[in-house]
Amino acid sequence: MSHTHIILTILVGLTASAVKAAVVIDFDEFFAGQILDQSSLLDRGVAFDQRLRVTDGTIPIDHTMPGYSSPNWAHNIDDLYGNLSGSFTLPVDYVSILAGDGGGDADFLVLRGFDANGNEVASSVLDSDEDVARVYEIAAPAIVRFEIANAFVPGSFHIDNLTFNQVPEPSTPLLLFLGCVLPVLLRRKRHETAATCSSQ
Ligand SMILES: [Ca+2]
Ligand SMILES: [Ca+2]
Ligand SMILES: [Ca+2]
Repeated sequence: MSHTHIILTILVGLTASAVKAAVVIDFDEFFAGQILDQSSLLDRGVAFDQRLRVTDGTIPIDHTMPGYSSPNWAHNIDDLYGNLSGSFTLPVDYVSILAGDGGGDADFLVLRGFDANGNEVASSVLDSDEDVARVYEIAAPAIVRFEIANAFVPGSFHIDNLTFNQVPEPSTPLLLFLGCVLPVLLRRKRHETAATCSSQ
C-alpha cells in the first residue's frame, strides 16, 4: 500500500470517528415536581435561561404523528408556563422540540435559532390545534442559542423531547495528525519520488 493510500485510510478513519452527536432530552429521568436550574442539563449540552419544572403526564402529539410524548414533560416555572430560551454548550445544526399542551387554548408558537453573533438563522412557526402539541424543527450550520416562545400573544405551553445535533469539532487526534504526522509523510513521499526520478 502506498503512503498516499495509508494517509487517505487514516484520514477517513479519523473523520468517521468525529460523527455528529445527537442529543434527546425527554425529561423522563427526572421525577415529577423536580426543578431544573441552569446547570441541570449542562452535561447533556444545553442550559435553559429559566428554571424548568418537570411534571408527569403526557402531551398529545400533532395529529400527523399519532401518539403521546413519553411520561414527563417540563415548563417554565419562573414565568409560569411562559416562553423559554437557552444556550447550547456546542454549536448544533438541528433542533427540534415538542411544544404546546392538551389544554383547550390554541398554542401558536415559534422556535428560533441564533448564531454566535446573536443573529436569527432559522425559525419555525406553527399554529397548533387546541388539543395537541406540535413538533417544531429548525436547521442551520451553527446554532448556539434557541428560544421557544409564543409567536403573537402570551399563552401557556409545555415542552418535551428537545433534540439537537452537535456539530463535531475537529478532534485532537485529527489536529495532531494534520499538524505533525501528515507533513512528515508527505515529505517522505516527495523524497521517494525524487529518488525514483533521479535513478531513472
Ligand atoms: Ca417526556
Ligand atoms: Ca393547547
Ligand atoms: Ca396552552
